[in-house]
Amino acid sequence: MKKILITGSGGQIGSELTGELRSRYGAANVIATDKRSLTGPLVESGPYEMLDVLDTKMLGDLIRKYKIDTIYHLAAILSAVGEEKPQLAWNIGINGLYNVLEAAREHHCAVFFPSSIGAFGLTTPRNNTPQDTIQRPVTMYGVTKVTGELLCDYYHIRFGVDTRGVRFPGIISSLTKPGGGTTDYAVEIYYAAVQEQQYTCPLPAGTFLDMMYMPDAIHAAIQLMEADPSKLKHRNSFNITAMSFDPEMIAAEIRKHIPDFKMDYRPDPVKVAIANSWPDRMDDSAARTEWGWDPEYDLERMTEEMLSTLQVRE
Ligand code: VAH
Repeated sequence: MKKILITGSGGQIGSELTGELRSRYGAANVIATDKRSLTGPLVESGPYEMLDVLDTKMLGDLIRKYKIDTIYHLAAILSAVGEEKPQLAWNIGINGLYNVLEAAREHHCAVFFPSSIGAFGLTTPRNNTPQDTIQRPVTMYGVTKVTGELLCDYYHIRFGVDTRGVRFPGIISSLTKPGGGTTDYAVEIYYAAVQEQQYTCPLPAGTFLDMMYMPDAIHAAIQLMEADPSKLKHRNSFNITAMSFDPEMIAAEIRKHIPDFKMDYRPDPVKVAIANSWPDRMDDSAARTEWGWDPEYDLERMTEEMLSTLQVRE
C-alpha cells in the first residue's frame, strides 16, 4: 500500500487532495503536513504533522517515521504574492523543492510537482500552447516553476527519482479559498455572486485563461502518479486544461442562475500584467495520450456545482 506525504496540505489544492487520497489509500497511509498548525477535518481524519519544507531534518524524520514512498509537494507561494515577496517565493519554491527532491533521492520516494501555466511567458504561443515550447516567464512564480520542472526532470534522469508533474491552470474550488493567485477572481466571483450578487473583477474583459474545477485537478494529480511509467514520454510537466474563459463568460454563466448578478471592473495592474503573460489556451494532447487525461467539468457544470454548494452554505 502506498505511504504518502503531502506538503502544503492546508492550501487550496492540498486540503482537497488530502481527503481524496485518504479515501483511496486509507487515512493512515496519507500524512498531511503544513507549516501552520491546522485544525478541522484535515487533522481529524488522519495523521497530521507540522512541516516547514525548509526544515530538511524534519522532512527526513517524517519520511522515515511513516515509511513514505510518495510525496505530493504542494507547498508554494502563488503568483501575485510572489511578486510582492519574490525572495520568499524563490526560497519556498526552489529550496523547498530541492529539499523534497534530495529526500526523495535518499529515501526512494516518487514526487508529484505542481507546475503551472505560470511557467510560460510573453514569447510563448498563446493559443494551443504546445507541450514543448519556449518558456520565458516574467514572474518569480513562473521562474520557480520552470526551474522546478527542470530540477524534477534532472532528478529523474540523473538519479532515477520518479518525478512527475502537471502545469495546472487556474483552479476553482469551494472548500479552501486560494491564497494570492492571479486566477483567484474565478473563485471569488462565485462567493460574491451568492453573497452580494455583485463583483468587482481585477482582470479586464477579454482576459482569457486556462481554468479547471478542483475535482478534475485532484483526479489529474492522482491519475498521473498512478500512470504506467513506460507510457510517459514527458514527466515535468504536462499541460492540462479543462476550459478557457474570460470574466465576461463566467459572469454570463452565473447570470443563468442569478439573473440580477452584476459585475464591474477595477483592474489590478500586477494581476493584469501576470495574466497577460500567460497563455489563453494550452494544448493538453500529450497528457491525454500518455496517461488518459480527460476532464469531466466544463464552465456550465462547474458553475452549477459551485453555486449550489455555496448557496447551501449561506
Ligand atoms: C496563481 N492559482 O494564480 C495560481 C495558478 C495558474 C494559476 O498557478 O498563481
